[in-house]
Amino acid sequence: MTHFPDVDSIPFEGPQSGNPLAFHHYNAEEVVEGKSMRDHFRFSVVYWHTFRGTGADPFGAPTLLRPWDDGSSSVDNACRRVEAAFEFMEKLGSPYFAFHDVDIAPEGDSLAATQKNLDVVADVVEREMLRTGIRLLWGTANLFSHPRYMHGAATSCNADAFACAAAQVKKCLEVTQRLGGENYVFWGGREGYQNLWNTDLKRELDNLGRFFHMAVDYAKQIGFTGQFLIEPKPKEPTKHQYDSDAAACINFLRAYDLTDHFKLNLETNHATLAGHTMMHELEYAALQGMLGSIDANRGDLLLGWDTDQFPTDIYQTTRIMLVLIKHGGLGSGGVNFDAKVRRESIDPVDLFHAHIGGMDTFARGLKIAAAMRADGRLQQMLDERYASWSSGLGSDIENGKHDFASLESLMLSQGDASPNTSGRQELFENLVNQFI
Ligand code: XUL
Ligand code: CO
Repeated sequence: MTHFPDVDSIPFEGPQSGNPLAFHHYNAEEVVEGKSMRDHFRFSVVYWHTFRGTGADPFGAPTLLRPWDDGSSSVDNACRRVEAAFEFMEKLGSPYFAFHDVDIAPEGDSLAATQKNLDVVADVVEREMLRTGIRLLWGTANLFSHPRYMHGAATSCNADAFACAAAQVKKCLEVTQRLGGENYVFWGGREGYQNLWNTDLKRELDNLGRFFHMAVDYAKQIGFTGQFLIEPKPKEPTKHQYDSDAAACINFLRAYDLTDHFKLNLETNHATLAGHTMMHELEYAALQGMLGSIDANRGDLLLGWDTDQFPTDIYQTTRIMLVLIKHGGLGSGGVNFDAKVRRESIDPVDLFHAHIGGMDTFARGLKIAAAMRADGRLQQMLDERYASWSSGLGSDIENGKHDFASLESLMLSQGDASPNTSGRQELFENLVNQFI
């Protein structure tokens, strides 16, 4: 039984190929900067958008009607969906996938029934993983869709909601471990507030810290060794999200003594919603040793919400790959396509076009980043801009040989700072364009 009868395995055919169902730049085996493309990216398909996205929006009904999905919440339907998903991922050549608990299995009438459904569907997932060799990048529990989490999950005013969330994460950790998940993600969907008048900020943050410690303790108890990740995102769905950006997350993790157990999963569209570039978020996390994984997508600069479009911007992927190579890659993380086809892109083949485009855009970014590094001029110009710190006074300051008094006496005898040199921003930008 095939769910994509019109599509074969996607081959690499090179930049000259006119075949839209082929890779033009992503060649899994090709070695760049000492590593195969497969290992650089560790591409991952998300179950939620790609196999649960319906195209419904606040103004209209579902448009993405899939032939393998009868729209019911039966376990049979869920199992058939798993088969379609693995056929898709196998044909695409994606080495990883990621899921929320509620994406793969329907919720039952009780917690026990929900857990049972998850076990049944996880059996099929496990079988398909063994059959195809596709691995689990990360699992996560959806602690934001159900009405019981309307006030938050770990940060709810309702202690029962906290308890439900704990039970859900416990089970999802077990399933993630069983499926060999290499990471476990927390995106704090409803962890934030709409209004400070009705919010006990300290209590909510303390409870969030407590919740993460319980997760760390339980992982130790069951021997789950995957990396915990927090995914920053500002102002959606709540007005203020506690995990609003990389800096806020790292500060929270440090305040609650969690930095040894967590890193960050950074998402491009979340960075732009926070008023940052993805490059900023990546650099900021990496310089603190907190870069774990990325959710690859893009927003729309004219829209102020999370459009989760597939990445097609070569500047963006070039910058991402420059940072990743500089910091030694993603470790156990990957490039996870947290992206959805548009509501009007209604054919199953559009799922292929979207992912092929994203993978090719990343492959081009990698090749361009590698060429920039081999050329060396960008790095050289950067080094020159900071030359005053590489010898003499700057190097003495960095080596702890000065204090305020010694610097004052130096400047009293010198009279003033030496003249500044040009920042050459335009030249930097021109140089980048020579490679794009
Ligand atoms: C929400 C988002 C999530 C997380 C997983 O904006 O990005 O899908 O990636 O919960
Ligand atoms: Co995401």
